[in-house]
Amino acid sequence: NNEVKIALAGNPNSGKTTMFNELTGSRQHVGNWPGVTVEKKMGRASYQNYSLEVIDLPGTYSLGAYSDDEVVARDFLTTGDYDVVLNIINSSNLDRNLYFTVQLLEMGVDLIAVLNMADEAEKKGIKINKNKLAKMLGTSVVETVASRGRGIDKLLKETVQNRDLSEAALKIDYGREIEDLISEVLSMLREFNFTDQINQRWAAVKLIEHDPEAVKLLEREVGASKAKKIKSLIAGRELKAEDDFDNIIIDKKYEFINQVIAESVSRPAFDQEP
Ligand code: GDP
Ligand code: MG
Ligand code: K
Repeated sequence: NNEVKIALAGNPNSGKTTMFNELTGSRQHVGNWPGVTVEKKMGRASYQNYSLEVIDLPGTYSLGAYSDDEVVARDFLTTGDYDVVLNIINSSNLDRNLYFTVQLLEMGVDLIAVLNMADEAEKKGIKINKNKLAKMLGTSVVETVASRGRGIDKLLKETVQNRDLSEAALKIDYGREIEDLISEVLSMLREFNFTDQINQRWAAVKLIEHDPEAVKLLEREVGASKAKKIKSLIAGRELKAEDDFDNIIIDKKYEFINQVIAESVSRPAFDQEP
C-alpha cells in the first residue's frame, strides 16, 4: 500500500500552514470539520512511489476541550485516522511547544517531531542535540525551515519510513500518589470494559484531571453509575492530597520537559553586559 495519511499538528504560528503549502503546493482544497466552523485543509503530495494525503489540523497549545479548535484536533488525534503525525514545532520556543508534543506522545500518537524555524533557533544561538531529544521523547526528530523549503526531503523520507511504525506511548512519572491512583482507575476501566480504542493510561490521567470530555466519554462508554464509582474514587483521593491533581499533573509534565531541555538544548549564556 503506497497511500500514506499525514496530519500536521502543533501550536499556532509554528509554521504548519507554511509546511502544508510546501508539501502540497497547489494540490489542496479547503472544507469544514463536521459540526463546527473550523476550517479543514486537505492536500496531496508525493514522494518516491508514495502518495500522501496531508491534513492541516487547527493549531492549539493544549488538547483539552476548551475550544472548537482543541476538540477538532483532539478528536482527530484520538480516533487515529492517520499513519503519521508531523508535529510542527517552533525550535526557538521549545519549552512551550514541547508541552503540546508531550501530550501527543502520552496519547500514543505516532509522530515525527519537526524542529521547524531552525533558522530562528540558529540566530538565537540555540543548539539542539537531535539524537538526545529523540531518545528522551522516544520519537524521530527532523530539522526544517519550512519557509525556505529546507529539510523537506529528509522529512518526507522519514515520514514514509515511519508510516507503519507504532511506538509505545510516553510515560511520565506522576509520583507515588497519582501513580497508585492511575493503577486503580486502570483496573476499574478494564473491569467496566472501557473502550480499548484509546490509550488507557492517557484516559486515566485525563479522568484524574477532571477533563470534561474524558468524563463524558466515560459516562457514554460504561454508563452513569459505573462512571460515578470512578469519579468518587478520584474525588475521595483528591480531598486527602496536598494539591489539586490537575496542578500536580501539569507540574510533573513541566518537570519532565525541563529535564528534556536541560539535557538536549544548549543556549548562549546571558548577553554580555558592557
Ligand atoms: P501556523 O499558524 O502554524 O499555520 O504558522 P504559519 O505557517 O502561518 O507561519 C507563521 C509565520 O512563520 C509565517 O510568517 C511564516 O512565513 C513563518 N515561518 C514558517 N516557517 C518558518 C521557518 O522555518 N523559519 C522562519 N524564519 N519563518 C517561518
Ligand atoms: Mg495555520
Ligand atoms: K504509524
